[in-house]
Amino acid sequence: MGLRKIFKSLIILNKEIETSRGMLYPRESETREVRTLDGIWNFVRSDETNPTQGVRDGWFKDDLSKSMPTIPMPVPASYNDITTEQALRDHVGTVWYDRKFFVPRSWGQDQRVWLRFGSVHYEAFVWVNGRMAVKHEMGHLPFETEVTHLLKYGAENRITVMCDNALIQTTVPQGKISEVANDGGVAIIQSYTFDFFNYAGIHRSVHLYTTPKTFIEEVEIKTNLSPNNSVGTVDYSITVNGTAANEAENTLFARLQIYNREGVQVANVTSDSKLVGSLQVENVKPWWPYLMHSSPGYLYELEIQLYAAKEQLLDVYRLNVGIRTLSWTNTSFLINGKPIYFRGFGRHEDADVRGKGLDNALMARDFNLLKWIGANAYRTSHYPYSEESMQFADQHGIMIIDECPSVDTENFNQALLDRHKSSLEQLVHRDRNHPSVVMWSIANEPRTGQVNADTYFQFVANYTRSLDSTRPITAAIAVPSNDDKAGRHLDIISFNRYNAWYSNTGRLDMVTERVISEATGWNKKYGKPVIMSEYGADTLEGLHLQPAYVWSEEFQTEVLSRHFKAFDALRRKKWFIGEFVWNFADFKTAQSYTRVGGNKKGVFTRARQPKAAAHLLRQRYFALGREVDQCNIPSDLFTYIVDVGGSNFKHDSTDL
Ligand code: BDP
Repeated sequence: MGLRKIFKSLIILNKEIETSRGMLYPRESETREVRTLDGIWNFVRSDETNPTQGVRDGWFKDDLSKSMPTIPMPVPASYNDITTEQALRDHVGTVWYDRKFFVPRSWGQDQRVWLRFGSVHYEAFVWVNGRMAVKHEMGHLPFETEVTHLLKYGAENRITVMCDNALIQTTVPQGKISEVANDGGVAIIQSYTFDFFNYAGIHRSVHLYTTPKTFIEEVEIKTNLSPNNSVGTVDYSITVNGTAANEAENTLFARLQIYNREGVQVANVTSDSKLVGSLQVENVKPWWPYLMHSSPGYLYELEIQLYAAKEQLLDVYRLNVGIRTLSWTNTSFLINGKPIYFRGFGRHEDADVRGKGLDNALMARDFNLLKWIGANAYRTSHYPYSEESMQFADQHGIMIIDECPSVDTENFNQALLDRHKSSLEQLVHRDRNHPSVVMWSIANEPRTGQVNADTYFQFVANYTRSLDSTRPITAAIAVPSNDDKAGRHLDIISFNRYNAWYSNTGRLDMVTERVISEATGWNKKYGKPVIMSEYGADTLEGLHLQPAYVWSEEFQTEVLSRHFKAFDALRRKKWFIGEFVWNFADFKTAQSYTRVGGNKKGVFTRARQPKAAAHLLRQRYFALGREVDQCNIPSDLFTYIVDVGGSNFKHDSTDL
């Protein structure tokens, strides 16, 4: 490789990238209908050595079953663990889905129809009735397209999806594909350094929805509170799509009303044709995190009515709004003027059988466990979670550090930068109206010691800031603070470290001081608030060993406890603002000799039952809630031990 080539490959530029449009969550209203295409689809796995065969042979032109034998496949779900075949579990490359659906005659009249996917991992190609409808790259994020002109009304229609799970050095996240000799010839191998299984397929719901010809395409809101939290402000900006918007620009206007939980109207305003303005809510009930207030997650309903001239109602869209304000300094992070101390988890969207497929039962269970254990936050490690879970977090007052799908980012190059920025653009666009989102995480464990990391992360961080200046930016970093080149571009420093696990394995006496000193090192270097975003130990449920020994429940409990001691010392320094255990629940990974059926660092099992450490963590999180936020604590937090006449042996919740 000549010098020029090397030099060229090192140059990265902050280029403009394509931005997303629309993508409001599909909701029914008096002007909109929503239908789901979830259910059982037909499915075909392509030959790994011939991934584009289906495109060349036009499998989308007719029913898939006419080209290949199909099997039934549930949507939403990852396809990997549905059958008993290793070839499908570990498949690399393209798979195909199709199904038929009926479109009523009424949908063909005077309205538009949209097709929306909650997420397809990693790349999707979609045809409707044999005609290309939309392509999208990036897992875990929604995409949509208008299909009005592609549908047959009052008739049966067919949708075909090709999904490609291949990850290379310019995808987000990155991976590598290689050909390796096997017993029968050559195998295509997908490798990746990140530590979770590369589940693929149609992961979230597929919706068809209608809108009027001219409709509300986007709504962006920003909220604020008066200094004493008594008056709330909701700034709005509406974007309209449709001919009425072009032809009679000055005649469009919107009426906005805010309703409280009891359905009483508390604010209303009529906009001018710019469709930008603000509403004021007197005696506002701010959105508070769980355990920071007796009524957390307070949501108002914002109703938006779009009108054309002569009061002609065009469209109605409603969304939930939490009114809160965030602010941060070099030593603190505040919500509604009150300092936040995060007590939470890194998590995964992961479950037996369905992989990363949306599962409402699992989601509800997870939120119940989060509340049971007294957590007030989690990070969407290591990719955006479902929109349904973001809505749940809004309702339950769980704060989210919202992470884009960039994991173990390395080999910084132009194509990667463009896609990385796009992933953040799509994420911010999707999640900007959620009160639960309190921070953007632009990467997990990027190799920030490498050449170009400084420029690369300057571009990524500043781009994210240009999309949303109301939330701070972080990244979960694992390189030593001395080597790091990205932290100066962040607002809050998060670091991951596995003392007594990956370093000094088994040495419980080598945790507390090391955590204190590393956190202090980060703060000294950058002078910013610091979070420990990952710590923990793999733990095989049911394995008990005394004295504590790696993989046992006793060991996990001890590892957590040694960290708690460090966190308490750090909390006194004010700039230390949160602790996140790795992980909420056990999850599946690629096969490796360090993983027994997956990563077992869960405080809960994969079936969402507590390990021993969960009970300890619960006591800590509620004790912190009591100390920091004066929350009430559950009566079953401590187990009765003995009554020795009110002496010091008494050990129950009144001790706190
Ligand atoms: C961290 C990663 C996380 C892993 C964890 C582990 O951020 O994704 O699962 O280590 O090894 O480095 O358990």
